[in-house]
This record gives sequence, C-alpha cells and structure tokens, in this order.
Amino acid sequence: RHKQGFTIFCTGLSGAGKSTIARILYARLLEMGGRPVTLLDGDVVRRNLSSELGFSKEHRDINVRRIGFVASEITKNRGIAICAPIAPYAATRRQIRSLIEKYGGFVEVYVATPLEVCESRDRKGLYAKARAGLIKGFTGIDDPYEPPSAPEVLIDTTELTPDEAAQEVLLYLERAGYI
Ligand code: GGZ
Repeated sequence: RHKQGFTIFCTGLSGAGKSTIARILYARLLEMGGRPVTLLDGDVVRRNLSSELGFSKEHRDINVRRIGFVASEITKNRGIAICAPIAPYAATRRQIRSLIEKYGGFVEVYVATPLEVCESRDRKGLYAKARAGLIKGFTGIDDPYEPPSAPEVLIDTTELTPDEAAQEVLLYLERAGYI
C-alpha cells in the first residue's frame, strides 16, 4: 500500500528543543525504512538555502516559505520532510500548511518550551546578547512569536526529555495513520 507523504513542521522559540527533537525523529523514521526522510533544520537551511537572509519579518517569511516549498515537493513525492525553523508568524505557517495539504499530511508540532526555560538554558548565549541589546529583533525578547492555535502535537520540554518528546510525535503519527 502506498502511504501518503507528510511534513513534520516543528515551530517554537530558539532553544525550545526543535532541532534535538527533529534529529531524533529523523533517526527513528529512517530506521523504520520504506520512505525517504529529509531533515530541513533551521541552521542548516540558513547556511545553505537562505544564507543571504537576516531576521526581519520579510526575511523570516522568505526563509520559512522556502522551507515550506522544499517540504511540499518532498511530500508530493511521498517522502517525509522534517522542518525545524522558529517560523514565528501564524499566517505564514498557515500558508505552508495549505500548500502541503494539497499533496499529503501536515503535522504541526508546537515545541512550547516557555521563554523563561529557553532563556535560562541559553545554550548559545544568544538570549544574553539579545538582553544586552547586542542582537536586535530576537524572537521572544524584542520580536514576536505567534503561538499555533491548533497544532497537531504540543510539546513542553520542561516536562519531557527529547526522546519522550519525539515519542509523542511518533505516537501521533501512528494514531493518524502516517506510519
Ligand atoms: C531569532 C535568531 C536571531 C533572531 C539569530 N531571532 O538557537 P538558534 O540560533 O540556532 O536558532 C535561532 C535561529 C533562527 O533561525 P530560523 O531560520 O529558525 O528563524 S525563522 O524561522 O524566524 O526564519 C538562533 C539564530 O537563528 N538567530 N538571530 N534575531 N533567532
């Protein structure tokens, strides 16, 4: 039986755990075999596909739409695309959803780790820089993040390990018949 392709679209603040969860999902889905799996991680895309772009609303939208387009092509060909940008704007996420749902499934995963937790981890020191005014327009500090209102999966990594979070997504995929 030919299963349809689908896109897992992780969204959330910097440091929420999107990349970690996306990488675990990538490994799990790969070892299941059957369908090609493509990981479109935020910083990999920024380096390779969007290297000329900054973090204005316009540039974020261009970046996120590029990711959405690549994911839609993968989904069209019955593959699995895993995306992990911040994607702060609800309207842009909605456009990508309606594009991808023409070809297969769209699974929005809101990695809803609170700002306080992301900021206290501050793995890359970016929140400190943003607070100090060294980075302007940092998401959650002086730039917006519009939370998804009806994500397929909602994850709070303050209560879950990355493995448990990935497991939640895999459970959803099973229940919804994607895997
Ligand atoms: C947010 C920024 C910014 C600003 C640099 N705002 O933790 P990170 O480092 O690896 O994840 C963040 C990444 C966000 O890029 P995305 O392509 O995911 O964003 S968007 O979907 O909005 O296009 C962070 C780093 O880039 N970074 N400056 N001002 N994050």
